[in-house]
Amino acid sequence: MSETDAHTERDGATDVDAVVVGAGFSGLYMLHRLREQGFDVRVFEKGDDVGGTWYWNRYPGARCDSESHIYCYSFDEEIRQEWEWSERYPEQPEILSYLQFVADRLDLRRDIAFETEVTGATYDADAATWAVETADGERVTARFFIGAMGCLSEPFRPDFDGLDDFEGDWYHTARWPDEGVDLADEHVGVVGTGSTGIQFISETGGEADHLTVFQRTPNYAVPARNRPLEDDEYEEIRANYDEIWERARDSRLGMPFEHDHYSAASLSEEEIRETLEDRWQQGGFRFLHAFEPGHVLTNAEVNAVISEFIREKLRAKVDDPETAEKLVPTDHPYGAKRPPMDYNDYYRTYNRDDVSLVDVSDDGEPIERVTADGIRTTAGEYELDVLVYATGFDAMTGALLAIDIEGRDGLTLAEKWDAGPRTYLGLMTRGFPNLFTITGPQSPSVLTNMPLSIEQHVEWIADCIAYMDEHGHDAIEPTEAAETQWVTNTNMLADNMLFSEADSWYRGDNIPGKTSVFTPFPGGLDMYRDICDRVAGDDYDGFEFDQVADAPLAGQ
Ligand code: FAD
Ligand code: NA7
Repeated sequence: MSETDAHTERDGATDVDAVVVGAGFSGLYMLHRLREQGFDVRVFEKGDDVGGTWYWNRYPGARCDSESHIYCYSFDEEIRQEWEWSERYPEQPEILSYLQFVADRLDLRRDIAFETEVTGATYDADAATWAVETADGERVTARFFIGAMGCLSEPFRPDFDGLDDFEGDWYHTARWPDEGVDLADEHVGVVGTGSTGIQFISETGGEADHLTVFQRTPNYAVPARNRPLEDDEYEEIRANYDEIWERARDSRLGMPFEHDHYSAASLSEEEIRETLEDRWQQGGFRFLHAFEPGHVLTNAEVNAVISEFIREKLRAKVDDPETAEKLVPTDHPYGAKRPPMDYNDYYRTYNRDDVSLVDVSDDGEPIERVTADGIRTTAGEYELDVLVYATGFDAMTGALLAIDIEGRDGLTLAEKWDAGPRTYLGLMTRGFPNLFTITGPQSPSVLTNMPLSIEQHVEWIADCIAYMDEHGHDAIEPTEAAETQWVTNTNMLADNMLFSEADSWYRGDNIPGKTSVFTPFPGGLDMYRDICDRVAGDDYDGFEFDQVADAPLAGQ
């Protein structure tokens, strides 16, 4: 008997209390939390193990830009004391091991169906339940349907003509084979110079016979300054963990770093540059914390000084002035696109004879097609044995909308969000009762250190479900007014920042045909948490509850 059959036998009304999609940071904690509250939970995961992002992204150089001691769960004292990170920034295999360790420790795997893709979910308003369908035809009913499918989990590959003709091998970084790819002696081409491309290029430059980088937009990569974590340093982190988490929770980005000055507006350019120089040496997201990060992204003059400071640093690393100019971003302000980190002297990679840069922007030589032998641009053909797509994701909504979700009155989520996502708090959307989204659109998600945002969402959802049971509510959804106000507020905050000065995946601009709308909540994790707490404390202000005759008994 499968585990799902066992669930079905145990409970006549619905198969389980909650279906959760995804077994990354979000799904694992959601499962644990609801199980602790006595709920019967079923998790479906496409991959054959836990890990999410860190299961799929196995490309050379894959690493997390959040510092390791805060890129983990804070909720379990034993786990956080027991696990020890080896470096300041964790590599993909180490994060994957961490999530496997958590799954083992909390005995999570027994409620996860691996290699099972959720393809559809339909709401039954009479019973206030969801019927969830998987690719292999399984159908499971549940009171709650919880999306933990990740906001950077649906890979995007541009549809270049001719890929079928290509006689070499091609890979997307987010689906890199576990056994690795031998790049030695090969002519390798990589499309994309976002965070992933930059990690991949600096890790593999010198490994291949020749590496050709096809760059559409240059980026501001700040040195990460990675290093092993010394024992005494780790002891200090452990000893102060409570305070570190407290500071991280109370910050805009979910990171416990102090800024030197709230605002740079009252400082001279000289003082700003001194501060930046110090932060440049500290590296990573601590550079962004030289000033209050929100301020960096609202004050165009200050941002211009910071952007120019970075440009000068980058130019100085590249021997050939023409290549340097191609690598230095001038089209967008620092931070308007996701700022990447430089782990391996990325810019100096271009000083090698076996690495070359092709500008495929509209002002350069755009890619025309893939051919049998490589890539053809408007200026010529580049011969390749291996083609690597480091072309990112259909971010924020891609994985959610890949599921055919039908809410009340036959409305599909794809229809409702055709002109951009509409949510209340990024947690729920009207017309889809009892559907919660972890790190959903219009929540802080990708603008923060995500494990902390995930914990906040999971705990809020679990508390909300407990509240519903206490009060005998079967269904919950936002009111029209609350949702409209939340969308308007999010847009207003974003409009007052510099995000509109870049085409970015924050706005869906990387996906042909997708409506361009800024999607994460940009007000900061601290402000967001306060709002969510107030809403919950106010008997879920902005939500409406329903009682339904045919609903399964609460908590069964
Ligand atoms: P995911 O880890 O994406 O897990 C979602 C899971 O859902 C996946 O395993 C997927 O297979 C599964 N799934 C999706 N759809 C379905 C379906 N229909 N049926 C069944 N299963 C499904 N965040 C940071 O805070 N700091 C960083 O420095 C950072 N670096 C990153 C670097 C990379 C290369 C990437 C891709 C992301 C990075 N992130 C970073 C964001 C990262 O995604 C989050 O930190 C976190 O891992 C998200 O966890 P999650 O569980 O919400 O989603
Ligand atoms: P990104 O940041 O979306 O980067 C994708 C890159 O691919 C970026 O340089 C794109 O250029 C480029 N791209 C995409 N489509 C094309 C086409 N058609 N032609 C040429 N170049 C193209 O994805 P990442 O994986 O690097 O990072 C995503 C996040 O996940 C980030 O937070 C990581 O930490 C994890 P563009 O800038 O759009 O001009």
